[in-house]
Amino acid sequence: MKSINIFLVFTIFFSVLLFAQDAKVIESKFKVSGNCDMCKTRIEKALKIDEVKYASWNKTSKFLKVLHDTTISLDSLKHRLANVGHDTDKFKADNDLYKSLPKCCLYRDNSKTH
Ligand SMILES: [Cu+2]
Repeated sequence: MKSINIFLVFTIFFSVLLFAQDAKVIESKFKVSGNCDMCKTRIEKALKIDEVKYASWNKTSKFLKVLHDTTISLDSLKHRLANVGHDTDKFKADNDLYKSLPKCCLYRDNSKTH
C-alpha cells in the first residue's frame, strides 16, 4: 500500500513538471510595417500557426503583440511576416513581393504622398 502511494506521488509530481514545460508561453512585442486593415489581416493570418496563441497588430502604433510558445523563435515569427510582404525590425520583405501588395498596403517611402 505504501509503495503505491509513493508511486502516485511521483506520477503526480512528474505530470506537473511535464505540464509546466508544455505551458511555456511568452508575450513578445515588436514593430511590423503596414498601413491598413488589409495589412492587419495579412499580418495576423501569417501567424495562425500552432505555436502562436494570440496575435494582434495595432494599425496606429505598428506594434504587434504576440503570445507564443517558447519553442518558436522570434526570428522565425519575423521571417513569416517578411514572407508575406511586411518589414519587421529584423527582416525586410523581398522587393518584388512588396510591390505585389495592394496599393493601400504600400507602406514604404511613397506611402506619405498618397
Ligand atoms: Cu494594407
